[in-house]
Order: sequence, then C-alpha cells, then structure tokens
Amino acid sequence: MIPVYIGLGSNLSQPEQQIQKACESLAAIPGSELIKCSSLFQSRPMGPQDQPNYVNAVALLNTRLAPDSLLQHTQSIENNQGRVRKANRWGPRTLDLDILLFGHMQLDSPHLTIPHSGLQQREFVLYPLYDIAPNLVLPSGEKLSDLVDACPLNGLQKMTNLLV
Ligand code: A4P
Ligand code: MG
Repeated sequence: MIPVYIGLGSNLSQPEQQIQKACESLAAIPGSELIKCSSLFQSRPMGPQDQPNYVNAVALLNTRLAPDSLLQHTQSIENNQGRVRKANRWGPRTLDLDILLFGHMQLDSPHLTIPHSGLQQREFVLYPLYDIAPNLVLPSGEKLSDLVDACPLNGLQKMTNLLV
C-alpha cells in the first residue's frame, strides 16, 4: 500500500457537504483505504476573484492502485458531484480532487504531474496537509513544516476539527 495525499476543494453548491461526500467516496475506492481527512479550511479564491470562497481539505489514502487508475476514480467522483469543466482557468467548481503526493513518486506525464504543481506555494494545500502530516518530508527533501512557515495564510481559516 502506498500513502497518497489528495487535495479536496469546492466553492459551489454547499461546499462543506461536497467535501464530506467526497471523503465518503474516497473511502469507497477499491484497493484503497481512507486513513485520515483534515479539518475543513475556508480559503480565498486563487485565480479569478469573482467567485465564492473555497472550502479545502486534504485526505490521506493508502492504495494499491497505480496513479492513472487512481486518477480515473478521483475524476469520476468529481463528475458524480456535478463537476463542470469550463474554458476559463481556475473557475468555480463543485469539487476538485488533486493527487498531491503519491508516496515518493515523481511523475511528469501528459495527464499527471506528481507532486501536484503549486503544492509548495498554496496555503489552502499546505496547511490542511500539515494538519494530518506535520512531519512529512516531500520527495524533493523539503520539510513540510518549513514550507508552511514560509507560506502566508492569505486569510485561510480553519472551520472544523479533523473529519477522519
Ligand atoms: N492533472 C495533472 N496532474 C494532476 C494531479 N496530480 N492530480 C491533470 C489531478 N489532476 C492532475 O484538471 C486538469 C487536468 O490536470 C486533469 O485532466 C488531469 O489530467 P482539472 O481538475 O480538470 O482542472 P483544474 O483543477 O481547473 O485545473 P488545474 O490547473 O489543475 O487547477 P488547480 O491547480 O487544481 O486549481 N482557490 C482556492 N482557494 N482553493 C482551491 O482549491 N483550486 C483551484 C484549481 C483554483 N483556485 C483555488 C482552488
Ligand atoms: Mg484540479
């Protein structure tokens, strides 16, 4: 089993419930086990500002699946929760699931970049990740705690305790 961290984000159609529901669906992915899910955090939108604030979280899953197969499952969970993909980048969405880390794998294929690009600069990824994995070291050798220390909160607010 390989530990995989998945970033969850939503800013449409009752975001808190969207994230809770997505956690339940992640737990049901075959060959995988949901180990933890962070607190929910409210964050300001990165990208176009004419959209609602986001709710973000990070889940830890242990999986036997290959990265491509896991991506198919996460994309079908997004689709089941009404995800609509529009041309404009970083627009509002009911659910976004990003594979942040897949063990210590480093991958750059047309469909999958691991670690997820932007992971190191995004407060709405780093703080929820730190919530469940404070001692994590990235494949680059960087300590998560150092990245968190260097990352401004940008208005990020914790909304709940750990979900799982
Ligand atoms: N893809 C490549 N690598 C990965 C990966 N590690 N995990 C590909 C998941 N997908 C990956 O994704 C586009 C393509 O990325 C997929 O087809 C997949 O093959 P998408 O979900 O269709 O589109 P997207 O999410 O809009 O694109 P992008 O550029 O990945 O956006 P991000 O980086 O996910 O950012 N503000 C706040 N506060 N909170 C947020 O959660 N999220 C975004 C989206 C913008 N602003 C935000 C937030
Ligand atoms: Mg995405």
